[in-house]
Amino acid sequence: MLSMNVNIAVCVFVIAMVSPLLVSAQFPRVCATFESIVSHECCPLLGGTGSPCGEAEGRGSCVDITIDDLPHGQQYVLVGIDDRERWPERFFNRSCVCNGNFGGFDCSGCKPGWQGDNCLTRRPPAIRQNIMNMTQEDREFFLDVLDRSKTAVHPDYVVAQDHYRNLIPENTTEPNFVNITIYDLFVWVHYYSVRDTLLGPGQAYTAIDFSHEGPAFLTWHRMHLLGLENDLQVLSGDPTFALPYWDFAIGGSECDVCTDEIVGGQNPEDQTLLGPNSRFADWEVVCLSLDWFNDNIKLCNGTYEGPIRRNPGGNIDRPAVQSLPEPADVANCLQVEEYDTFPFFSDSDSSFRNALEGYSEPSGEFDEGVRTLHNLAHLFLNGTGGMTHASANDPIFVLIHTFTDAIFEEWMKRSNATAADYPEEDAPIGHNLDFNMVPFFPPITNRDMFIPSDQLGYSYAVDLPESLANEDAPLFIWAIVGVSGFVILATLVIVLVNTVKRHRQRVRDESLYQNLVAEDSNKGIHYTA
Ligand SMILES: *[C@@H]1O[C@H](CO)[C@@H](O)[C@H](O)[C@H]1NC(C)=O
Ligand SMILES: *[C@@H]1O[C@H](CO)[C@@H](O)[C@H](O)[C@H]1NC(C)=O
Ligand SMILES: *[C@@H]1O[C@H](CO)[C@@H](O)[C@H](O)[C@H]1NC(C)=O
Ligand SMILES: *[C@@H]1O[C@H](CO)[C@@H](O)[C@H](O)[C@H]1NC(C)=O
Ligand SMILES: *[C@@H]1O[C@H](CO)[C@@H](O)[C@H](O)[C@H]1NC(C)=O
Ligand SMILES: *[C@@H]1O[C@H](CO)[C@@H](O)[C@H](O)[C@H]1NC(C)=O
Ligand SMILES: *[C@@H]1O[C@H](CO)[C@@H](O)[C@H](O)[C@H]1NC(C)=O
Ligand SMILES: [Cu+2]
Repeated sequence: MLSMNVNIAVCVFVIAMVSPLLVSAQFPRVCATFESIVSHECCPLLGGTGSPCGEAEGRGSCVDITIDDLPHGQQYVLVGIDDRERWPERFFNRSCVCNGNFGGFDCSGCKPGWQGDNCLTRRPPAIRQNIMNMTQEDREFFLDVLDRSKTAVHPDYVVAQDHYRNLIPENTTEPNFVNITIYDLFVWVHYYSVRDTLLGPGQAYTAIDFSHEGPAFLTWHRMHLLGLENDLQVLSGDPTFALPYWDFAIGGSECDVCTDEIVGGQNPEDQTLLGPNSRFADWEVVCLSLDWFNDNIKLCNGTYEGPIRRNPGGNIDRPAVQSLPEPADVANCLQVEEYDTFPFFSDSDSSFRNALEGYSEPSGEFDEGVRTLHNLAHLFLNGTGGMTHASANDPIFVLIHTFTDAIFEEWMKRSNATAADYPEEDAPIGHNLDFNMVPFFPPITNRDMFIPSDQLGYSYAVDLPESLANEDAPLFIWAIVGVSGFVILATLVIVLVNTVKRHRQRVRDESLYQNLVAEDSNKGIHYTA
């Protein structure tokens, strides 16, 4: 590889009132060029003077990207194979770091929560509300903007449609990037973070997930939502635009937001489809064909692949996911003291993150096979929204995750959380405190998202149940944890040894990662969310 230090082609920047900042990956269009890829540098020239990252105006500078070198957990056993390892080094090793409150991939805007020419003014916070509580006018505004984002081409970002080895096809100077719409980018980014490692036909490595089954679950989805919220603020021209949430912890088998006025009711002709009068009835899904991507060593290219499927509470084969979480489940998970516990995975016990993600009882007690809170809300949908790699296609995903994030925020407040509560090492790949979250660009770490939301420019209008105090539990619980910790550890070691052996060859059937559906069903597709 030749090493050229080429700066990116000339580009015109408008410093918008609402700045396109925290916008998520994959890469800025201005850096999706042959020169930029070859030089591994994404430091766009800014303004009339044309200095990288607006250095001449004191906005930022072009620096080497810091990569987390601490060890990760043993779930992922390959080295140097997956292009998401050491993100984003395989693509870029230099990017803009902005000074003060300046922000964005080129430092042309402000960090979230700030505004003004010099980003010295606090922006009024975006207040995320219960969608059931919004005025009809506000709700229509939200739904209209969301609907427009499904067809509006993303102003700044493009996505790769091929494996990094074929990013620049042989004998060409045209990298394999394509335009994508704002909402489809949101879906793509989620798919990309959970997709399998591409090793060749029939060989996909599935024991990898950069955004679920680990401590980054909450920080990653927080960033994911911020990116969409920011894009919709730009699209709507309203800098205080906020994503609403769905309080899914209402128990019962009724989906109160599943009406044609909100996220779509049921189609009377086919109950797995959305009502014909819903604006989402004609949305088509992207990134569904995981097997095709794996077999062809290709990435999702944004092609439409049919309608959203949803049949709330309709999974008759699995009664456990036919009703929604209960209000008490929220109160219970908020009582779990530790943010996360070793092995920082989907079998973590007494882990707030694992309880809220929904792989343990809300109390934190690990119990193989239970699906609660966030996972249960997804599985309840019995369709697109219940398949991890495709779940973001259903707009209800946004509302499920804002509520999940509201609970996370509440937990951080109640426990005065600091970065010291988040594991620095030994979490699954992608989940360490200082790992750059995949595939966001410019680089942003889990640490960057493990802070109070008002510092990120938004807050929640929400009233979550107080903890159900249970003063004499701790000693007893610790005794159980001590004993079962041993058992779990021993089991884990055995499982790991076996899995590593299996994974050396062909891993698609027996993923260490959890499937949410019953054991006998479609292996290879993860039904988490
Ligand atoms: C960044 O990538 C370029 C191009 O591959 C390479 O020449 C350079 O040594 C790398 N720099 C660092 C700091 O890794
Ligand atoms: C690229 O060019 C070389 C030399 O002309 C040729 O041998 C090779 O077949 C070309 N590869 C492709 C994929 O066209
Ligand atoms: C991609 O979108 C940009 C911005 O809308 C546009 O200028 C460009 O022509 C588009 N490229 C393709 C290949 O459609
Ligand atoms: C894009 O992806 C679809 C599957 O989603 C596939 O059928 C199609 O061939 C792909 N197009 C290209 C150009 O790779
Ligand atoms: C939906 O429920 C049906 C009936 O129980 C089940 O066969 C199917 O696998 C479920 N689909 C999804 C995507 O969960
Ligand atoms: C958090 O900080 C507040 C104010 O300093 C204090 O009153 C409260 O006890 C702390 N809570 C915890 C769980 O440490
Ligand atoms: C919903 O609205 C009612 C009445 O306006 C208000 O009292 C209540 O606090 C709101 N609930 C939430 C969660 O915002
Ligand atoms: Cu997710």
